[in-house]
Amino acid sequence: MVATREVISFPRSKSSTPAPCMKRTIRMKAKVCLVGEPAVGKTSLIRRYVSGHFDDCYVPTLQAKFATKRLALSFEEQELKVNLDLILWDIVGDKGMRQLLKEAYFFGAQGILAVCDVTRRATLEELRSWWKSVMDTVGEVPWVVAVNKSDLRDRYAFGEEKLHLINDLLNSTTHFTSAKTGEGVEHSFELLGSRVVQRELSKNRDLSLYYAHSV
Ligand SMILES: Nc1nc2c(ncn2[C@@H]2O[C@H](COP(=O)(O)OP(=O)(O)OP(=O)(O)O)[C@@H](O)[C@H]2O)c(=O)[nH]1
Ligand SMILES: [Mg+2]
Repeated sequence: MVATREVISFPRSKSSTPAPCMKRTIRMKAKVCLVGEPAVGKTSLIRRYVSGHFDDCYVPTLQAKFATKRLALSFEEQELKVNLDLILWDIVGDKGMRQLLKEAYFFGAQGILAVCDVTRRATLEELRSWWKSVMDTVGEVPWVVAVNKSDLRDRYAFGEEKLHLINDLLNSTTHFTSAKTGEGVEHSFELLGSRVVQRELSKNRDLSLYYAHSV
């Protein structure tokens, strides 16, 4: 199976230097929730992205936690650099808890990283019900789907056609990730972050509302 890959030209990693034409830097914050069934790897993806580690042990998340990470994104067309503070909410995978706490979890969410486990088909199908919970609470926000555990190559339980169906439904893009090896992890968070920023900018073009300065 070949992962769906996108060439994204606007987000750049932290280490990249701003283009000479870059005029303004703004700072933004965004709440992003990770959703998905138990044991798909939500906590592991956050751990990999924020601290670069992986742990084989499974410790179910029993209450929502959050972590933060700053992303530097460049939007060349708008001659804009955005320092984005991502607030990553790690959510309990258990369904009962989701029903009970969905308003609290999703309130104010600006983007969703939906996670499924490539070795368990049901975890992909269940994303529809996560989508409904999010829609009921915050409406339409950018989604990226992480098909996690891509390192377990001999245990893949579904193929590309399934991913197209879910992308159509969620209006999302799908990326293979491995919290274990790091494959696709940074890319997925960066892509989601850049979509969140694009959406915020399209809603509110008055950049003076954000902290801004010349560079
Ligand atoms: N091989 C492999 N194992 C992974 C990967 N990501 C997570 N795991 C393992 O899968 C198990 C579950 O990972 P978690 O990150 O705790 O899953 P979760 O989605 O946070 O689970 P809940 O908190 O119960 O909702 C752990 O044993 C992880 O080590 C991956 O990319 N590859
Ligand atoms: Mg967890």
